[in-house]
Amino acid sequence: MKPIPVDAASVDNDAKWAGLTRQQLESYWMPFSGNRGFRRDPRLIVSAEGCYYRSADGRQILDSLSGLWCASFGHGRPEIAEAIARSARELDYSPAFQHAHPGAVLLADRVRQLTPDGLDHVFFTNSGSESVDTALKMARAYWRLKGRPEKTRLIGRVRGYHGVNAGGTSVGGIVANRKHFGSLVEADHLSATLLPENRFSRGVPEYGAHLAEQLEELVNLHDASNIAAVIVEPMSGSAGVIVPPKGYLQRLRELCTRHDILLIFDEVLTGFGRIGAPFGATLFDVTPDIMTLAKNLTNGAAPMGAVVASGEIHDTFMNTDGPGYLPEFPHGYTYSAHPLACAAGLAAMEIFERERMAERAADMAPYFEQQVHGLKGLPHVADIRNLGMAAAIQMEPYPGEPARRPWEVAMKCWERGMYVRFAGDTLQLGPPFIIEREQVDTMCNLLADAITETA
Ligand code: PXG
Repeated sequence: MKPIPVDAASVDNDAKWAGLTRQQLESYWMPFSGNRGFRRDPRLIVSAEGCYYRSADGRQILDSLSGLWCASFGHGRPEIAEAIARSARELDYSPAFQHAHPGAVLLADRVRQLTPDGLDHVFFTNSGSESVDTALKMARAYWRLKGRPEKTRLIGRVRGYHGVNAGGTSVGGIVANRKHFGSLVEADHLSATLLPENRFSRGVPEYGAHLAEQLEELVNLHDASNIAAVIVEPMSGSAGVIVPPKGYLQRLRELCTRHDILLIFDEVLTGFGRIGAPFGATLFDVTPDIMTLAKNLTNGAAPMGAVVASGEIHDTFMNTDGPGYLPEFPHGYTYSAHPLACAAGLAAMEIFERERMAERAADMAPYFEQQVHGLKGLPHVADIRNLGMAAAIQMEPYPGEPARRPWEVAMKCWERGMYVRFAGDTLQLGPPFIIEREQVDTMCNLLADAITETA
């Protein structure tokens, strides 16, 4: 271990540093973070329960984003903690390749039952990003097995977020996440469904289904014989809760079916109740060929993702010639179906069903919508969008600095006892589904004050 020089120790005795030194903080290179700003003024979280975090300086902090949209059934669920602890004692690790443990099989079967009919086979990963890249590879391999190896092109959408791996970055459409990395995987993009006509609309906007027709243009450009799959989020979360216009996803489904293109729904964020239904596929009544999942699967307590494939796709892999000991899909991770994650997943899915989490989200959604839209008219609020228990407040940018205003508001909220996510020009809300009305009020009041004070 490298010694820490004396002069680097105890930079600040303030409790919010939790006894850590600046040198120690500098050892930690944080993901998707302003590391330099953070190291000057850290926001350290030490515990969590229900809808609250506790900061290192002992303050209760309202969690308005369920962590990062992933602890939606409330923090600190004892059933999940016990399941993880039990598994750590009984089966800490089991090889994921050519062997299995019962927890993996049981969780796969549970996820199959929960997801829409026709999505019947579950492949585990460790994150949303891995789920996306797995789904893209699955789609390409599927077409090869079908004898159509030229079907390789992947189509995403502008402002889409599909994680940070090579495939997901490429089909993704958030420029700030793409521009640093050069060419990765070739991909085309449909337009975003964020239309000025729909500003401040509540829930699903009426206008914009015609944007799905752009898939026809891409088919005319490339020919469907070269296109493997279209991937979209049923509702874009990261780009600031962009809700698909009425009829848009249905039309995409029709076009994909007509042209023999696979439709992938990236439900990493929408899966398991976030939009007031178990899945986007359920809410919009559109069944994709492949669905990606991650957040909420373990209620955030262990890293895990999943790809759920149709019977047709799965059977195409299984019905190939070749000895049964050879992998049909040469893909997977050391930690796929990790026993601790499966234990957490089984306990979380038990909570999801027993406590009717999707219904709970749907029940609170109208109140949440009403309160969040109450922020309309505050200074610099340019748009408010929502669906289920997800909402975004888009702020007018400072000239050349679109991300600054949301950051200023979020920092004020943190000082006042609320964690709120800021990204790009939006603030995002996705509280745990167990949130009560008074807590929704607190959340919106804190935001209103912070927005007004930073104006
Ligand atoms: N697909 C979608 C639709 C996502 O929302 C990912 C893939 C990647 O998942 P992992 O587990 O690799 O991070 C995501 C993740 C935000 C926010 O503030 C959103 C995500 C992650 C962190 C923050 O909106 N989405």
